[in-house]
Amino acid sequence: KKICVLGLGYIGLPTSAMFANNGHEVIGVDVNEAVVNNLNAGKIIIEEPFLDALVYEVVSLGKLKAKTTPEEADVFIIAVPTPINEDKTAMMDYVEAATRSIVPFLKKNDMVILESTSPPGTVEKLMMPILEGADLNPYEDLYVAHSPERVIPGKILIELVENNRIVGGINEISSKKVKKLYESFVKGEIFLTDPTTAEMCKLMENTFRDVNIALANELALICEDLGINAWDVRTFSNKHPRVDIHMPGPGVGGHCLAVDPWFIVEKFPQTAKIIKLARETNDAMPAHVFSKSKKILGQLAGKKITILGITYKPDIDDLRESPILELIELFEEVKDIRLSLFDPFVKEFKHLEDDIKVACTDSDLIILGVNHKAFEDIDFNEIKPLVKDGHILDTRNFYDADKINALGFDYHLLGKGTV
Ligand code: SAJ
Repeated sequence: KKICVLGLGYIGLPTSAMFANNGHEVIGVDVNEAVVNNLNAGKIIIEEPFLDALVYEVVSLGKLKAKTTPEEADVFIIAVPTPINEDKTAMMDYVEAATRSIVPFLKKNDMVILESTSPPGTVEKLMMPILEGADLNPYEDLYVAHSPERVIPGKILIELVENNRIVGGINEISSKKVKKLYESFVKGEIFLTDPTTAEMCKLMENTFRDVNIALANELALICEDLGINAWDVRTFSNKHPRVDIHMPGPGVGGHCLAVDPWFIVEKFPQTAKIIKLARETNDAMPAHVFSKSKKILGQLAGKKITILGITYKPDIDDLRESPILELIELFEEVKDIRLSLFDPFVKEFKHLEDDIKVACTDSDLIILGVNHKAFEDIDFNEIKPLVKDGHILDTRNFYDADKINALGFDYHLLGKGTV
């Protein structure tokens, strides 16, 4: 089939490459000319394992081409961003614009698929009325569905194939047709439902994780006050066959967990109480790490703070919604503070050093922000003579307290009541 994918970002690009690699002709559309020009040269500007090689291959073979405007096709897939506005409402302008842009090209029996994570009712209430503007009856002449992406950055190409998928069609025939299309490369099971159920599934998956992390973070705060270790509580409680306490941390980042729950809160502000509170609990964690740092040092003015790891999670270069950026901003507000950051995955950022020793020299407090695997190899023996009093705050339970303290450091753990 000829497939037109709108949006060549973290989801649209790998999805385009997969379809192109599995027997389809794909036209990728993006409003960003740099993305389009790079893609046509076989290059990508996002980091994702194995994606560069796959894209290079399908572009070289002429199976994937990029443009800035859509054209006639058999299938239209919308994979544009759905960010949140300042007031925590969903910004649906891109979905709306993408839907409008395909209307002139629609013909009988075309498929229209929304992949972007969207508030409940988007297909039925936002997209269908726009599609009615085409010269046909969208309920009878088109196959329309929501099929949310569920892949995790860092493992996108694997998860696109292996994950189960949901297809919520406006009618049974739409669901079946769209399922058949994804079977071009999906090996997981594909479940059929209606669009609003599919929209809610996607939102609830990320909300489930966000709420559970909030619970873990609340436990961390309680344990700090109790003078016990939340990580021990977690380990022992999780020995129960039906308990799975998530991990506390400095907050929740990424473009999904920190965003999607708000799409439910927006529609149901009175009912979605737990969901909203969880968001607020997680959003308050950087401030907690900040105040714990203050307690460790007594005062922050005039001190040097070193943060190891600033991405939103380990072993990726993605800074979107990273709670560590919020923490950095809090420190920046302190008078006469010196900040030094080290992150092997990030090439450019303010206060960033490319040598960990430089970052730690003269430091009053080292904060572990993200548990990159590479940080396992840090030689703290070498770091010790460089720092001042040797305070360390581990926000991820990554290091062994006894080993670190044996080197003369003063180790603190988020979720453990030592200060
Ligand atoms: N985090 C914790 N404690 C935990 C687990 C995670 O603090 O126990 C934090 C991480 O440090 C990170 C944030 O949560 O800052 C989010 O990371 P993540 O690994 O949970 O998820 P994402 O945002 O990279 O990807 C999620 C995935 N959703 C689920 O696992 C339910 C992925 O499958 C989705 O496709 C993706 O969102 C998306 O695009 O919606």
